[in-house]
Amino acid sequence: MQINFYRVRIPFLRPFTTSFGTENYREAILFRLVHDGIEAYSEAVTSPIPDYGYEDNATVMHIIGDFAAKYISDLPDPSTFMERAKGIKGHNMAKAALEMLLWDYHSKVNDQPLYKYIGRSRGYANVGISIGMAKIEEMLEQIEKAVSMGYKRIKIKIARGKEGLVREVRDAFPDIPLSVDANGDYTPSDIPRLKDLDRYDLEYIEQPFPGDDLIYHSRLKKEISTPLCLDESITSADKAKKAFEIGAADVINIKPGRIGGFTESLRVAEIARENGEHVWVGGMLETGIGRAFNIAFASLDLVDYPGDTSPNEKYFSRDIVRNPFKMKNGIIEPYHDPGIGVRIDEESLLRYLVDAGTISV
Ligand code: OSB
Ligand code: MG
Repeated sequence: MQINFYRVRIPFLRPFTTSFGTENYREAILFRLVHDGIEAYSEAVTSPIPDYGYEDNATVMHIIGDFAAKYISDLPDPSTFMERAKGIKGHNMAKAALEMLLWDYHSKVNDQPLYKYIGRSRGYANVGISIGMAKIEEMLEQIEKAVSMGYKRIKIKIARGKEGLVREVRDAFPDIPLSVDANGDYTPSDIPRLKDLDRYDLEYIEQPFPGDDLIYHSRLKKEISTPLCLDESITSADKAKKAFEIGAADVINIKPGRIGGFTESLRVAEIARENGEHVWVGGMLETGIGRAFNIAFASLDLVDYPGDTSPNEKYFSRDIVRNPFKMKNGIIEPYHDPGIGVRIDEESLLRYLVDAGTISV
């Protein structure tokens, strides 16, 4: 069997700035397999740079091509694949790309939309937005538009020393559900600075300390009243369990790519539920392919908070799919066609293509 890969580079409508830098385009690796008339797709959430985590597009190609792809030659179910891949340490984003390819494949074999195939779904995703750092006027304008579009939660990126942005946004919008995401930019000596954020009535503070930390997050949680959300720190169900056990989180941002796919992400959501805590589905600026996975997952009953799953038009003037999502009143319905339900726009894919090839398994 063969897996096709396509590396695409799609310019963003506007640059996206986080505490680790500015991205001007999405460079994604897409995977495709065809078997018995069924065509499945997935997307690695990595970018060309290992800034969010240690993986990047090159490590994904290396791990899949040299180690992981052989485990899907008989198209096992996703959890069997993950068992087989246990010997490969880490590299969740590479594993997730194959694991999710199998979810799309098997839901299509079963002639079911992915969102129904995964588990109990409410049939729609509650949608929030993630707004990058920019000049305050520009951010306020974006927030204004997002509020009028019906987004259910506004998240702004922050960095150490940029707390003034939160004050300006809160002054302009006293009542919106608001959160902040630091992408690990703070250190434990900044605890007083983070405590100051309590005055802004935030839904939560996302990932103030770096992704390898749980201990300092638990220390911080004892000192602030704003709930804490972890993103980078939660890479497995085991980490989620530990985070709740030591009181390091109230909320988890589930990105199936970071957690190694849907199988493990479902466990994370169940653990949060058992602990009376909360989860939502984050994003990695994905194309329409990765987005369809995220929206299917975000529609699950287990996911109780609005996610970072904006419709395609927030990111790209033209995506690589012919059926971009539409948001109505802060809600997006997953596709009802089998699997992820995405129809590829071949012309657009070709236009953005920078590299393609096959992996034989
Ligand atoms: O921390 O949630 C994050 C984008 C890239 C890397 C990390 C993050 C983000 C976002 C954007 O916040 C979410 C999205 O709109 O896809
Ligand atoms: Mg985050």
